Amino acid sequence: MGVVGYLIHFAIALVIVNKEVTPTRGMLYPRESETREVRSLDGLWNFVTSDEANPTQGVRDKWFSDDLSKVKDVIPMPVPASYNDITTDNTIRDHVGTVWYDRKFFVPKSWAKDQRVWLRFGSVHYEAFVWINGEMVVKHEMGHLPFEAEVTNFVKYGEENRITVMCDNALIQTTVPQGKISEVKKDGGVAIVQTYTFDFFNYAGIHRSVHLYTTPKTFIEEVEVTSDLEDSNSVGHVYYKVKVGGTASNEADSNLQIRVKLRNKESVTVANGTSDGDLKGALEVKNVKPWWPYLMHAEPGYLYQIELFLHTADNTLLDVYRLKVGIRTLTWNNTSFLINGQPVYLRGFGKHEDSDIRGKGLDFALLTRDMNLLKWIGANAYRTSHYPYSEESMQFADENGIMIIDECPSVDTDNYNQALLDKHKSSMEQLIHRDRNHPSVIMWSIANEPRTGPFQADSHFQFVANFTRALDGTRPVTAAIAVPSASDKAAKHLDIICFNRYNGWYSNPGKLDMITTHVVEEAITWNKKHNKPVMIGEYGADTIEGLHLLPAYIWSEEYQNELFSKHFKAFDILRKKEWFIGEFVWNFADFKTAQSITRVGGNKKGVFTRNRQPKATAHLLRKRYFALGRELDRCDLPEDLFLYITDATSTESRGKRETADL
Ligand code: BDP
Repeated sequence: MGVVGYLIHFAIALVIVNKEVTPTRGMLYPRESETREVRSLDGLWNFVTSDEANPTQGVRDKWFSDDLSKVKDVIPMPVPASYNDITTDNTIRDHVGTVWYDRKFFVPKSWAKDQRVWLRFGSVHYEAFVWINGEMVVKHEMGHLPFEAEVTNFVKYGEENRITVMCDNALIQTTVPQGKISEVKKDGGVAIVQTYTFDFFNYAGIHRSVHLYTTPKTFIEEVEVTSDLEDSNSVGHVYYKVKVGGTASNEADSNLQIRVKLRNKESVTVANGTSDGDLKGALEVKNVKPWWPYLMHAEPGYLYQIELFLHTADNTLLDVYRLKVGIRTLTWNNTSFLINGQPVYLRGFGKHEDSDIRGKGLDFALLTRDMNLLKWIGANAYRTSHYPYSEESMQFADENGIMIIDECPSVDTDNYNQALLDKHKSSMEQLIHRDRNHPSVIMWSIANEPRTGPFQADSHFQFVANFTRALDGTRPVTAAIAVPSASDKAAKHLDIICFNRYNGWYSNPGKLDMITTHVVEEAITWNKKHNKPVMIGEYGADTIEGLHLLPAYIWSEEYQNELFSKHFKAFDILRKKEWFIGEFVWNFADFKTAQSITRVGGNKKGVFTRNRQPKATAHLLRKRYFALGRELDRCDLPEDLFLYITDATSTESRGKRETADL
């Protein structure tokens, strides 16, 4: 960069300011109730790609004004799913830019009366533009997060309607995450090429469910729930805050009230109450069953149901919304992290939403299989690396007592600029708005492996971390950092330090004797520098299932086993220091990446294959995770944890041998 270029860059960096972020509204998970109906628009949609060299053609030519089949040959495309791996066509898999979906749907006549109709997307990656019957109803930028719009006046009741979605997967320097688009000469022309530094395939499309739902005219728009415990965890408090939406709400707010019931798992009402004039209140639960993590308690993931009834002062019931709540506390200081007053040691994974064919599309079979595997292996936590996972997976984690480090889509953050900061903060705002009521969420992760060496990273991360804390002071803020502590400028803004490090893989590959000491020393260095709790967010080795090499050699199952074992040793040395609070393997399962000479069919660091079957290391890790559960939380061990080998070590047989020897 010439001097002038440098100065401009410097000036731009200096003027990065902490701007307001427009707060998200509404977006409660669509649920049926006495006053609400929900319809799914999932299924097969029509699909076309646009010309990569002319991505805005469809908008200019108004493809949304009629059926897509009138402009191009359409192909069927499942929703929810990534579109990339559905066909056999690499131009669809690798398409850069805009693609279009449409479908028809009916809205019942009964919905026309005295209520509102909403259209909600669980997520579209990366940018979405939505039309109903040719009229634009909503647009949204950022994958992995929901968005919605009121469509009461756009749909035709008792008639057929058309929904059209344009989805753009292009990532540039001001998107979250960042990418680059370039033009590269190809046979017979020029190709538009998308590149990115992050290590997972940039799957795109309508990734999560699409719903139509109704609310009354005046309705429960937002619910915020927090909790507390006292008297040795025997009394619980649930604090709720409701926002009402709709025309009547403003002038009538003071006349509206929320009546609340809290039911336990058997549906017995354990507390009830009425809100104050600000539509908030508190409930007290005697003999409470706190929400405990898996293996920390005999009844983990205990959830109550809060029922919120919106009434007018003259007792008319307007709206009903129910959601599950867990009652628990989180506390942290310089040396520990506690849940319900008990120190927590996190043992888990970095994961991905990734599978064969459907890519990042929501899939209940996969969600359920993953949860079964997490429980089988004795993990109590995972990080939603490197973006927010589906709302359904968060509900599943609540139910099962799996603790979540909830990460926004900022990965490999670099080239700091104002637009990037604004969007990064917005991603945290949208994430917290979506996930604040989940007891499973125990920490916010504001980035994965940001380039935190440059001085601009300092203010960028200060702004994002403080913004996150201001939105939710009940959970600590972390980020997975890979820059060495001597040059990192972000960790000082965090509450808990998480570092990713690949000893024995990216550093000193094949050297199993260069792991344990390195891990111990690095963790100590982070702790000394910041005097905060420390955990490891990623360690691991690519492993081809079925490749066996003795002595252990990289890429073999033996090597993954031994590399893990060397890390376990380091973690056990570190666990003696209270401030070391957790270990996360990279990765739960193999996953697809961009094509690269270092990736054989994707990233193979999974403990499970992409098809969710165990590699040898899964059995080793299972023994460790349960042994930790036994030692730290006195959990029971599964009967099949140690397979029978011989009775030589049993007391009885030893006794017999000793007698025989005499
Ligand atoms: C880490 C990244 C993760 C990668 C992993 C790897 O956080 O996304 O997949 O490396 O290279 O640096 O396996």
